[in-house]
Amino acid sequence: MLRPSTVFVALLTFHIIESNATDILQNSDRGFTLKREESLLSITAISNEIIRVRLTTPTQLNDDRSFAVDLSYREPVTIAVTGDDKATTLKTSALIVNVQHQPMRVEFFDKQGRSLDRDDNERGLQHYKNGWQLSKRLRDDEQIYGLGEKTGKLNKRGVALGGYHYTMWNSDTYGYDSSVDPIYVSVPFYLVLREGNTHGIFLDNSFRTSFDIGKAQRGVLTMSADGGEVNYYFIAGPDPKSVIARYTDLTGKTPLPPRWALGFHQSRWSYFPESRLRLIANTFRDKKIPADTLWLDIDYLQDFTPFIWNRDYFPQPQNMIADLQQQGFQVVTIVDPHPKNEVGYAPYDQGIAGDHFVKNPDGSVFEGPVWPSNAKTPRNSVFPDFTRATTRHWWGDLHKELLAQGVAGIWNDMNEPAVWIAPHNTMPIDVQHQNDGYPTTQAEIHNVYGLLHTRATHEGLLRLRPGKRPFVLTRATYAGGQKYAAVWPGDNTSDWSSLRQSLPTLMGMGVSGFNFVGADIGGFAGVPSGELFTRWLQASLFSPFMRAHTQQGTPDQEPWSYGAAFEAINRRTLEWRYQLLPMIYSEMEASSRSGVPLMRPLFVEFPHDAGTWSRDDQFMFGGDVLVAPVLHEGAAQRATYLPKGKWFAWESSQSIEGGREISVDVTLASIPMFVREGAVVLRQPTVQHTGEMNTQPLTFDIYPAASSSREFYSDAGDSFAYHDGDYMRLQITQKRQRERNEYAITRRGGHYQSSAPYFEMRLIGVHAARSVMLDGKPLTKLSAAHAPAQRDGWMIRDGDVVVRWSTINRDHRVSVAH
Ligand code: MIG
Repeated sequence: MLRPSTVFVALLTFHIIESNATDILQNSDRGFTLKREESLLSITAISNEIIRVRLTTPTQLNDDRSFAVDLSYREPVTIAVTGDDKATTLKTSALIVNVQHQPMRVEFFDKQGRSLDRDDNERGLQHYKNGWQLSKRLRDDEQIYGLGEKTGKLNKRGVALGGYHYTMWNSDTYGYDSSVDPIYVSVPFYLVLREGNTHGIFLDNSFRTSFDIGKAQRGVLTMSADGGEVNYYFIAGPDPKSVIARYTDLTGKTPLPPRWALGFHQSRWSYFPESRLRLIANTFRDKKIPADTLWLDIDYLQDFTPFIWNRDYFPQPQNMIADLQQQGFQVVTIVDPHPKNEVGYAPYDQGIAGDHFVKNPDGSVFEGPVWPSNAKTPRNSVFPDFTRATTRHWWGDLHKELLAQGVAGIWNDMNEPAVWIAPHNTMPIDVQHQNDGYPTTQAEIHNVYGLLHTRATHEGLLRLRPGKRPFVLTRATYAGGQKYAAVWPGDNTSDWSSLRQSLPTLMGMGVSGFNFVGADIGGFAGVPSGELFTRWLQASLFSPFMRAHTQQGTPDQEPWSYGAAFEAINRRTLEWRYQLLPMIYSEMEASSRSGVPLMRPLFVEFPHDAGTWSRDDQFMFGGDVLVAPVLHEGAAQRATYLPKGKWFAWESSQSIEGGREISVDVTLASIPMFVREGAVVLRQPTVQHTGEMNTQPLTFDIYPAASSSREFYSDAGDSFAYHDGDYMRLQITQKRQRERNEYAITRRGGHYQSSAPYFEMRLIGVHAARSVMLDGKPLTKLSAAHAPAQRDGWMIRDGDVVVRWSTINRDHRVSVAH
């Protein structure tokens, strides 16, 4: 991603400054390096808005590696470096970085000279045995977000500036609640919001790190690491979307997944034997409850042995999967990173021959108990050393047979890694990883083990099935892991507080670069009531990854498992998911380019509205839909904050002025949702699975505004043909004028020819029209009754004007005289 034209304006007012403690060692076209005692401090402009701060030693200087960042990533910059013996300053077109030499303190300013971030004067940077801690000023009016997959509040200031202390150490935490930390994923990245302006800090260090957000000491944010370098990136905004976009420029974006992966997923631990799985599939279709994917957990395996089917339960996987595909289902299978230690088992034999396994300090292969140790003939497991490129390649290729059998995606579990060794439930800290020429221990690799596992899986799927977009789900990962896999936050609990927790956890992941996320619907540990399951499904209507899952031995946890009344509501929720899939898919595509999450906290859209800063029981889907799912048992009302502006209630289209909290009356069927003025909501008729989508008509619900413009993306669904332009990007605009409203639908990119029979615009709030013109020619008025047969014309439907045309692959202008 090296971009050529680096603009370099160096104002070198000095060469080498001799002072007793600090030397300017060198200037580059991107920054400077200071030497102080045995350390080197490098300040590097990756772009005008991203500054890297790295403290290293001369011997380590060229040993610059990252598991998250492509270190060749650079944008053009315009910089100037100035300094004297007290301080050195770097200016870019967006930022000013000032380094005070003695004691060494770093401060960032915006270009107006307002201080954004600075080291705590008193504490600054402190080293201790193998580790360090860096303290930064934390102002009372700074809100803190992010840090990836975390429990607790969205706003990490907690309640009344109480603050949190979070640790990064991937951990298997069965049945966790809101007080448990760490859980499965480590993303040492946070956002700071102050007076509506945002910046971010990404500490790229995979050792155990921690973030104390004003908890130990009010007014101080301290990050610390048990090893590795002080190596962080300051990322300017000022709006939250720019910070997230830049953070994901650094660490990568989630690639566009196959469209089926955005449908509904039904899982449990475990569906077996084959007849049970087929019964589940048939029940979805018989009951006309839409779904795309069925999941096979560890009981599909012989003795929990990765890649080996249990042929008693699943005698002919290939035939079974082919039949399920006929019914419109995909099958995802679990693949854990713990091959069995057993001579004669190919992955073990090949792994020994190829030196693919993690080692003990004495050079022997490390082995430990995890699932295969629970088999009838118990065996320890060995663990691939995913830090080696050749091992990742080997492991990826092991999926060949599963894919040939028709498996559509892979579920990577247990990759914290979870190993049943007390007391930490993971590998010992001193196990050895070869790390492609930079041998190191579990202390550095633990937090990236899951990321490297999913990288092996993702790249394997790409190689083995080059025409299809891979789908991988993982439990553990690290910053940047969004490039390889969707993430679910593990073994949550079937209770109301876990449902409530899922929102801030998922939103926190979203602002930390992970946009393809979703929690186990209904909860994993324990048994949900019908009401809880129904509410959880509703709360997941816009969850990017939408999967019901539960632990072994619990009662049935499918949409129909709680009686007819719940079943009807659950069916309707899933019908809405599928009606809205064209929009959900389009938002996913936008997010795959921007990195801004689809499911986003209110502050991302409304950073200047203080009412949004700590609101974490509701969220925005994309930029236009506010979702306030019911999260309390027996609720009759739902308090909902509407940010400033004009909103429309989802079902009634009634308009409401925002900037206040409202109380919405709710029933068991309610999912309170509000649409922003000027929005366009894209829908299709109900389908039973995504395989039925390409021939559906599309309806653009246009919410009124003086003028507005929105874009939508669509393609055929699962291949990479969109890389070659086989997609459709449409722009929809509206403009209100004195005598008429003007609308336009315009192709903005791609040459995909949609096979939809017709498109419609539904003009919300436009109840009558004197005439409707399509490209300057009058359109026939249809009666709603005969409308379905008539492809071109306009009508009044449910009180609103609807305009319909069948020449869908052409641009059109619509004019409505009122
Ligand atoms: O030791 O594969 O979080 O989703 O069902 C438990 C069995 C292993 C943990 C996962 C869960 C999965 C379960 N796994």
